Amino acid sequence: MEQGIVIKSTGSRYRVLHGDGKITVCVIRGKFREKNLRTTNPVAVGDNVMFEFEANRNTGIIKEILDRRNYILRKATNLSRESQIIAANIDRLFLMITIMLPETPVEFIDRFLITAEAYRIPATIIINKTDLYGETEINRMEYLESIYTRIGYECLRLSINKNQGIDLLKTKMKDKINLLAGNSGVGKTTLINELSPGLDLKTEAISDYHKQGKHITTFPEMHPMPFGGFVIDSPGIRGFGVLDMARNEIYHFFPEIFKSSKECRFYNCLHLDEPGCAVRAAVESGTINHLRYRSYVNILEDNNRKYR
Ligand SMILES: Nc1nc2c(ncn2[C@@H]2O[C@H](COP(=O)(O)OP(=O)(O)OP(=O)(O)O)[C@@H](O)[C@H]2O)c(=O)[nH]1
Ligand SMILES: [Mg+2]
Ligand SMILES: [Zn+2]
Repeated sequence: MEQGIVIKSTGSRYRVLHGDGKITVCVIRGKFREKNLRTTNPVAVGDNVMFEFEANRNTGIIKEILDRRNYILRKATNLSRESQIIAANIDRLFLMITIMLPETPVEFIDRFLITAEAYRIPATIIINKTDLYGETEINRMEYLESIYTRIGYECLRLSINKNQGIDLLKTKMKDKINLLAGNSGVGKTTLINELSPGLDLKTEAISDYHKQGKHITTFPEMHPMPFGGFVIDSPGIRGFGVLDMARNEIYHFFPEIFKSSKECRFYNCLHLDEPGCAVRAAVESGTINHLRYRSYVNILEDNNRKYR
């Protein structure tokens, strides 16, 4: 048996990296699938697996998945109750955002961050395309940096076009499994091409009219980095999010709201309009940022709609 790590999964075939940089295409057996009823893909990128070569020694059969340190799920489709594992054994989530072309909404950032919190994966925010920013965008960037660094998320500025911030990012990603996420068009694939110039992955100019990207990347793929470690380019973001998060659990994943909630009068306070709510008081005094609070309320309401 050989041990390897899955770098690409396309449903039924898996590319497994092993030994000194060899890649073997592997399949799994029917029986193996039955053990994992709740996900559409029993094996995901980032999984450490044991496999056996087939007689031809060109392809392999996965026999075992080694224990996962963590994983991120998304809904397989909008309607289905089944979920898909996006990736496993992730060391850090890098959330790439931009202030313009496109503008990443705060609520979008927060949906990602609570996902990372729920799966206990540390998160870093990358603010890309700084070369495009004028005074207004710089003010906005500094504002967002102040919100998120105060809560404990590191923010890194990046301009891939001007090669600013790349080296620092390399040192942070080195020898780790890094999941790169962000709304379409922010520059995720461009960054991976920059980090590993041999790859030449497909990117696309975002359309001027919609100021939106087009979701070019479709399968999660883990790219080995020449400086050590891996970066996973996560595909279009739809459906990425916390599954089945309980109503009274959501605020646990906003670290600053969770902290204030300990002072609320009622133990089951949802921080909406309950008397003696310390969270609302903190929003009014400015200790908790009002945009963060708004994200919380919107996510809570959304969740109500979905699970009613
Ligand atoms: N000005 C500027 N443009 C950039 C920068 N980084 C990326 N872009 C451009 O942004 C556009 C979108 O980049 P992609 O890398 O395809 O975006 P993506 O995040 O992978 O998008 P999806 O695959 O759709 O999720 C491309 O035209 C890039 O050239 C940057 O630092 N500055
Ligand atoms: Mg892409
Ligand atoms: Zn409260």
